[in-house]
Amino acid sequence: MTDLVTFGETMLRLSPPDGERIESSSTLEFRVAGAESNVAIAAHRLGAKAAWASKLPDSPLGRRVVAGLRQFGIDTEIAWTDEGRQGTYYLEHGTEPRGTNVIYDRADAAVTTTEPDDLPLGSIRDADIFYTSGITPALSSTLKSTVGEVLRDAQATGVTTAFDVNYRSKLWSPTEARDCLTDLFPAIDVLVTAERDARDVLGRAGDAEDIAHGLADEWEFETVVVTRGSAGSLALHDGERFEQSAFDTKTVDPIGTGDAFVGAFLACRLDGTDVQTALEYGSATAALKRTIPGDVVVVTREEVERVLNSDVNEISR
Ligand code: KDG
Repeated sequence: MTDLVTFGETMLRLSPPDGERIESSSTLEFRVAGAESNVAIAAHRLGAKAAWASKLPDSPLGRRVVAGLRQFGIDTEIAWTDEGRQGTYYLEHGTEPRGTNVIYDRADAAVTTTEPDDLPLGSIRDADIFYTSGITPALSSTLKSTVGEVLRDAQATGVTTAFDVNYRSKLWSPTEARDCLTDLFPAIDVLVTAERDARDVLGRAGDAEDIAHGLADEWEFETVVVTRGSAGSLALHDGERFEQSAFDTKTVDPIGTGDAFVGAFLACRLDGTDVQTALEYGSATAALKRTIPGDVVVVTREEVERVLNSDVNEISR
C-alpha cells in the first residue's frame, strides 16, 4: 500500500545558466518539475511510500518525465496517451534587481484531458493521504471537475485529502481560483495556503492565526497550515494552534520550497508524528530545498534532522 498518492502535472523545466537570459543563452539545463511530484518526492525522502499519478504523452518527452521522477524513488501511475503534448516551462533565475522569469508552455498538455477513470482510483482509495494542489484544476475545465470528483471519492472512502492553494497568476485570475477552490473545500481535510494566497485569492483578512481560524470555522478543515515564507508557519489542527519559525538558509534555488515543506509535513503526519514536530520537519526541509538547484528536495531524513538539531538560526524567533 502507498501512504501518499499525489496527482498533477509534471513539466520539463528548461533554464539557462545563472545570470543568463533565455533570449540569448545557447544552453538550457533540463530537469523535471511539478508541484505535486515535488511533494511526493519530499515525502518519500522523509520516509513515506509515495506515488505520483498523471496522464502523459506516450513519447520520449513523457517517458523522460517518468524516468526523471523514478530516479528519486517514487512510484508513478501513468495513463499514457497518443493525444496532447508534454508541458514545458522555461525558468530564468532572478538576479537582483532582475526578478525570476517563468514562461509556461503547457497549453494542451496531455494531463489537461484527465478524467477520473484515467487515474489509479484503487491506489488512491487505498492510500492514507491523497494530495493535489490548486495548480491542477487551473489547467482545464476537465481537470476542474476531475479534481473535485477524485477528492470527493477519496474523502468518502476514508482517505485524508490534502490540498495546497498554490495560486499561480499565470494560470488564472484570483476570482476564478476562489470560485473553483471554494467548491473543492468541502472535500478537503488538510488545507495548506500561503498567507499571501489566503489574502489575495481567498479574500481573508487579519494575521495568520485569524486566517487559519476563519478557514477552519467556515469549511471545517481538520488541519489548516498557513505558510509565511521567512516568517515561518502556523497550523490549526482540531482547534489547537501550532507555530514554527523558518530556518535561515542560503538561497540557491527557491522554486519548490513550499512543496518541500508540504511533503515533509505530510510524511510526518503519515507516521503519526505530532503537528508541531511535523511543522519543524517541514520548515527544515524547506530550508534545505533552497540550497539545492532544481524544484526537487534531494535530501535524507538524517540531513533534515541535522538542521533540526543544529544551531542554524530560526529566523523569526
Ligand atoms: O511549486 C513549484 C512549482 O511551481 C514548479 O515545480 C512548477 O509545477 C509547477 C508549476 O505549475 O508552476
